[in-house]
Amino acid sequence: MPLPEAFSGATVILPAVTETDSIAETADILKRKSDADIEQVLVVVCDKTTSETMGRCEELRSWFGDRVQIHHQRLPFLGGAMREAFDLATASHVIMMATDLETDPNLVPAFIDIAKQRPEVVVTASRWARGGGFSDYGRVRVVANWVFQRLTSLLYRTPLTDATFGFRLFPTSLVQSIDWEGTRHEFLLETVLKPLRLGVEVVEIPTFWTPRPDGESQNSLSTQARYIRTLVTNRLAPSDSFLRTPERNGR
Ligand SMILES: Nc1nc2c(ncn2[C@@H]2O[C@H](COP(=O)(O)OP(=O)(O)O)[C@@H](O)[C@H]2O)c(=O)[nH]1
Ligand SMILES: [Mg+2]
Repeated sequence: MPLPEAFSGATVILPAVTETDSIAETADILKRKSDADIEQVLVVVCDKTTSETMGRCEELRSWFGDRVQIHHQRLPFLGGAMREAFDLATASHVIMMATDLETDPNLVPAFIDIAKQRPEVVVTASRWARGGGFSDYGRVRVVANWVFQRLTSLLYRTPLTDATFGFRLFPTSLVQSIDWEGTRHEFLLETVLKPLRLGVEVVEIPTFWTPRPDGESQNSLSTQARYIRTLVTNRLAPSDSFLRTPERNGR
């Protein structure tokens, strides 16, 4: 599995469906804090993306000029969006995040600092690490989340504390070597499980989660039920089946 020897730039993946002002605020923070390290801004939209959101995505060019690429996904859902973005990434590293401000753009410099020192690792944000947390997540959801994190830790024998949060930095060559499967939000979980099973080091940084200020979530309880299957199948499959081959080059 090829891993980069240096960080030379980041592709930031920004999926958008109903977000508005939070897209502009995300861009503003990224521009102010990480401009020099951002090589490509890969916006992913779908048939459900509203025209207002589409307009806000177009406006990203006023911050990042022709570094912005707007991709209309063909595969469905969030997993589909991310998988297509992974294949379009051109920088040495990719940052998977959201446009609803639930993945705090202020943390991007911390991800990149680690990538500069350790270009071969995956960096992931954790709401459960010391210094992180949740506000207004709902007591039942927090407990269910904790139980799921503990189960993941046990099954994968990892001290990592947050496997389900979709705020991560990866070597681009790593995500482009993997034969991804999930199409919905369970894909976020898959993006840490497969690298772990492949023996890639994953480093955590703490983050504090606050709910989105605008737009609405595309996640649902029925989608979350898929996380269990993702957890089990990625544990049982032989890890060499996770890699793309000429015959199995994406699905
Ligand atoms: N392009 C695209 N973006 C999506 C899709 N589903 C969710 N997103 C975006 O992915 C990010 C995280 O999804 P969200 O719906 O907030 O899920 P939650 O944070 O788990 O409630 C947001 O920026 C969404 O706009 C999708 O099917 N296609
Ligand atoms: Mg969200």
